[in-house]
Amino acid sequence: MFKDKKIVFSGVQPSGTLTIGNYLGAIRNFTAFPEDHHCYYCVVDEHAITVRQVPAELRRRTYETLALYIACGLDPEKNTLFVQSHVSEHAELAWILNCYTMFGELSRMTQFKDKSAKHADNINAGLFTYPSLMAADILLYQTDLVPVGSDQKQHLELSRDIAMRFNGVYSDTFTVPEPYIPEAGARIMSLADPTKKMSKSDENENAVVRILDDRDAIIRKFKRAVTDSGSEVRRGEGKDGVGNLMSIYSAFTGKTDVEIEREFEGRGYGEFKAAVGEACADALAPVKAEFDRLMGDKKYLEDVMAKGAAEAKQNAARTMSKVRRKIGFIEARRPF
Ligand code: ATP
Ligand code: LTN
Repeated sequence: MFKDKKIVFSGVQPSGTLTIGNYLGAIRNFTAFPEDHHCYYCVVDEHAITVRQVPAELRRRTYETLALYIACGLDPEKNTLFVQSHVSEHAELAWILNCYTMFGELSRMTQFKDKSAKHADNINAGLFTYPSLMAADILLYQTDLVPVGSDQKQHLELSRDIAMRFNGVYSDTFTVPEPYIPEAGARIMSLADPTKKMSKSDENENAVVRILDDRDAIIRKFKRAVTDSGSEVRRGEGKDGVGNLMSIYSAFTGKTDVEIEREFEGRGYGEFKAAVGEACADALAPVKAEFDRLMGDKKYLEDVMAKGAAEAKQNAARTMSKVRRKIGFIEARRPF
């Protein structure tokens, strides 16, 4: 398909208040693409219901996630910002792609294994086929690049395999997307258990720093972060906690490991943790202020959603009609 711009697509689930993992691993990089790229950023509410959600909270978090996109620097005039359930082509293509995705492939997904262990009372079919909906999100827009944290690499590999399989059967239909994973911040770990990914749906508030936490909470959470019994600020075996704090500090300040080691030589963990907290709180303060302003203007957020959905739908519909034709579906004549 002829494209005059590279296409970027990514999504975040409105399944909780976003963490610095979401920020450093994903959203901050959404603003990294120059103007010769067309960027789509979606609030993936259909993915969020693979885990049980309280309706009023899902609705509020959907507004919040969109407001955070904008507060983090995404200009709705320059990017297509929208809500997944507003563009019905996502669910439609997901069904079709389900028929080109193997049971064995889905069974190997680590996110499925983790989430089904965590929600053993609700291992629904949507949780299992989550990656086909994610592939649909990406492939609908002929996406070239997908900025995500490293935990999504396996899902992205599967999206590529599905695209190549479909193209192999029916001739070139989808662009095969590439992941775009940041060097610093690709995998931020929990502050309470640094062997586990920081996750917005974690119930332990001390494990996660949220983008919208106030300064005092941020500093307190870093102070309490689990480290080890040593005192040297450097990476090493048994030092996952310190290593994680070094990654966070590096992502916020741009300093390298060697520079960080030198800065905190002989100063102990207490001072280091305080510095990480300050750097994080400083970086997030303007985001929080802008977020608060935007949440006071629902009408504006709804205008952004409506404009984004209309733009997205136009391009999604083009891919859908190509897909239907290739598969052998009869294009419905409108009006019916
Ligand atoms: P949940 O707890 O509901 O599973 P989550 O915090 O894992 O949510 P997602 O909505 O699944 O967040 O992810 C949104 C984006 O943030 C993805 O690109 C994902 O790779 C990235 N991301 C999530 N957690 C981290 C993390 N700890 N470090 C770096 N990137 C992350
Ligand atoms: N599965 C992703 C969220 C997501 C996504 C996407 C990311 C849904 N669709 C398309 C990139 C592109 C997650 O972070 N859990």
